[in-house]
Amino acid sequence: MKYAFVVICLALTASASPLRLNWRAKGANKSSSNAAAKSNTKSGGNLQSSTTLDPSVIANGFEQNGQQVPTAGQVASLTSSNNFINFCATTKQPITNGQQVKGGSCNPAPMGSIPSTANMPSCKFSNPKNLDTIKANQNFTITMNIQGMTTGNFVNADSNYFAAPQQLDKSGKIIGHSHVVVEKLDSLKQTTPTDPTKFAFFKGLNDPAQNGELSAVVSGGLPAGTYKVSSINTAANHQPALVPVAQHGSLDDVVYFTVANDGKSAGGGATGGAKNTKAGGKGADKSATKSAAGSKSAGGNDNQNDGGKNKN
Ligand SMILES: [Cu+2]
Repeated sequence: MKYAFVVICLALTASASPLRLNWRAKGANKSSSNAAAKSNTKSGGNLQSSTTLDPSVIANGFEQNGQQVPTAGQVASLTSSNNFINFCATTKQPITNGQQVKGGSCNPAPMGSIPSTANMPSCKFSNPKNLDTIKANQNFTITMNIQGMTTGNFVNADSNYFAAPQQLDKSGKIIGHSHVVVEKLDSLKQTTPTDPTKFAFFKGLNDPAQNGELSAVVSGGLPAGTYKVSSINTAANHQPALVPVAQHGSLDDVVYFTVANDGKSAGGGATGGAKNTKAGGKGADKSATKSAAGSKSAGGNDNQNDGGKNKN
């Protein structure tokens, strides 16, 4: 029964998203006055089915390897005079082809539309907050404030992973969605890199942000320990968000928190303990509200945290 409900939810979301994206794409084409659109109209051809490269999109800059302006240690870029359209033929990898290929693959989709610096996404976790302590094995809600991205847009992660370029909405923001991932640490002072194949909780945040806030219920909570929670802000096809300049603030957030059986921070003192309890209380309240409100529209959310099987 639960399973059937999840399937319906997924089907509804899956059918709604492409419509929204198409609507946006149509709007973009109408207002577009670039040469590609014009040549398409003239020739009567379809730029999305033609197997030849339209001259209007050739990036001549790709012919330079960048060493005209040498910098110590700088390596030469790979070059191409055809936008690398056949790049994957030069690697000995399978084509990604919309799949999540665990052994590696080569993806031929272009990177796509890049927003302006005014539209670079950024986010900050609001629960748990950095260095919070929460109670073990008890439902809690991860909440994250996000700006600069049109959230809630995700494509089928099994058939369309990395399968289309990043797209922008009419306001110039990346059409995408976010994810949260919780990883267990040895301690808050761990210095060894974590293993990206292992995580304690993962969830695609597929609903649009409500008042700038995304959320995910961690059903059953987490066992006692120390953890890192990170965001993964992506375009609709699940590729990491791309922005126009190399030097920018982080597009993602990371906070570290402790899960304790008594929900109190060790050695935090009376004040710290009291504060944390208060914060935990707030989180618990939110969690209750969210899971009650969210169970209608997103009953499948919790199921997407399947301990590592989620491909999103
Ligand atoms: Cu995703």
